Amino acid sequence: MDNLNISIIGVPLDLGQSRRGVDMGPSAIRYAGAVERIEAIGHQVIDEGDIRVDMSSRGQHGDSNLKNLDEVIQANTDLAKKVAEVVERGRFPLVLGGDHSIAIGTLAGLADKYKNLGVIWYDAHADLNTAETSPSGNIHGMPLAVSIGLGHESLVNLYRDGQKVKPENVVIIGARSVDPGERELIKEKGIKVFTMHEIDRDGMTTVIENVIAYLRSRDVDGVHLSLDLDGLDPIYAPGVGTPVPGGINYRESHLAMEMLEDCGMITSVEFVEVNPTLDVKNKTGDVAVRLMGSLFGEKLL
Ligand code: EXY
Ligand code: MN
Ligand code: MN
Ligand code: MN
Repeated sequence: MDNLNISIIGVPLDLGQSRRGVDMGPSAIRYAGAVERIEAIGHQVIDEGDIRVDMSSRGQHGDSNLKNLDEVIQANTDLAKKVAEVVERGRFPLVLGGDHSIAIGTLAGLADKYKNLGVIWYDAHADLNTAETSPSGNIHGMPLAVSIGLGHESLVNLYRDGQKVKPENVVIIGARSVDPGERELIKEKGIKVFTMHEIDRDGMTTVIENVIAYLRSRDVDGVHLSLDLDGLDPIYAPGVGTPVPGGINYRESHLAMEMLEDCGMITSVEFVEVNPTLDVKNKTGDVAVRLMGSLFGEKLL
């Protein structure tokens, strides 16, 4: 990866789910040394600060199966604007969550620039629920559905002039907790998924080679990496709101980042779901920063 001009955008949002604390994710990642680590590789970094989130509704739920809908819409509207502005300035967006509902805003902000965007969803979950299929009403379980145009219209309308993510341009890696409605959608839309079964059977090298080959075959004009720290096994990333055992290990994740760096296709990234109140000595914030190092070109030798 050539030296980049990277803009960090923090999104202290925890209203897309029900466990408080993930709003401190951006700080935890900063305290784990994100800026210093990335600058040490040779990139130029501007920390653009945080999107302002209306915390007044904290703990209140909307009456629909979409908790804190208005606040999630507002935060993602502001995030989309900020991401689009950063991309407009020719800079590389590095978005720090906050729960995974922020991917709605990140992807909306990228939609103006990329007409055939690829999306790599590194996650224990598919995040493909709608209000009708969600078992929880937590919007952090819905962002990928929204990005392909499914879900509450006020969220889908964030994707101006209908520039949504194409389902055939999405690859999910690490899935091991997928709800019935999400399974149906994956089949119906033909969304590519490498579950933990494929990773265990074929190995991370083969999986990432297949991901890269697949996205190249889709002729994408950019690739967004949406990395949910709960994609890793909770042994390595305990500080997440919805941990699922049997996940991707630390070295597999490093290798995945090193291979993605090497392929030169990644044009934006977000690290989400770091919740320091559930963590052990900021271990998960630290893992996020180490993976950033690999993604941005740190070499072991
Ligand atoms: N599928 C479950 C739900 O929709 O409530 C759990 C979602 C967890 C979402 C985290 C961000 O990946
Ligand atoms: Mn997620
Ligand atoms: Mn997840
Ligand atoms: Mn989560």
